[in-house]
Amino acid sequence: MTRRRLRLYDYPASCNCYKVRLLLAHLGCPYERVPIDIFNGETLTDDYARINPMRTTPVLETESGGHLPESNAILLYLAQGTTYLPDDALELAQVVRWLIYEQTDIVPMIGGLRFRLLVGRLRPSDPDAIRRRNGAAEVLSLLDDHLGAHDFFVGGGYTVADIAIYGYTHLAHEAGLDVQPYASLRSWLQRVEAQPGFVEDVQPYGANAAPGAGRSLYD
Ligand SMILES: N[C@@H](CCC(=O)N[C@@H](CS)C(=O)NCC(=O)O)C(=O)O
Repeated sequence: MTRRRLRLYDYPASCNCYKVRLLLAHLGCPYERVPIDIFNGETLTDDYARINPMRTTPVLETESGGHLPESNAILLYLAQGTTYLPDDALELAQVVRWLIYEQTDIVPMIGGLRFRLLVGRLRPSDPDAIRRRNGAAEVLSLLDDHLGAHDFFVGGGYTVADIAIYGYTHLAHEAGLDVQPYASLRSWLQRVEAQPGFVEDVQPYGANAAPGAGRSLYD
């Protein structure tokens, strides 16, 4: 079988995409980035639907030419056999448990709030912004409590659970959230940033992310 170079279909302002770039950087793994401007209708084409019928980024094109969507599925795939994914069955399940929480709670409350405020889809006083801000306070408090007793999310070492949670949590301030009260969380952010190969390359949203300015799943 011909082995191809990994290819990442990637929107540079998305922290779901950044999570994958961060793991690839830790692994020192070469790959080709295929920029997808999600607010320029680039996920709405028939070609993109063949790569990912859910029309989201990121998507990983694997060395055998298959396409894997979902950021956390990509993290699990790339981390297999590395120190970023535990072998122990219970620790592995704990990683999956945090990956699920990241998608169900962290992304909508912190990532979703940040995106909508930054691009003008919500004002801070809107009821949906208040709902998300209250949810984000619960999330930050839960994460901080866990990190009060643990250096990393699972098993004492840095895993893809940390990478996934770092993705949107490290930009909580851009959602108008104050992380100052969460000392354990702030120490953990520093521990993540000290890991070998760490990068932070999240780009700002383009002007076409504003409501009505572009074409995307959100419009
Ligand atoms: N659960 C998915 C969520 C992916 C997602 O919502 N990606 C956004 C960017 S953060 C996207 O590509 N949206 C496509 C569009 O709006 O056209 C994952 O983790 O990969």
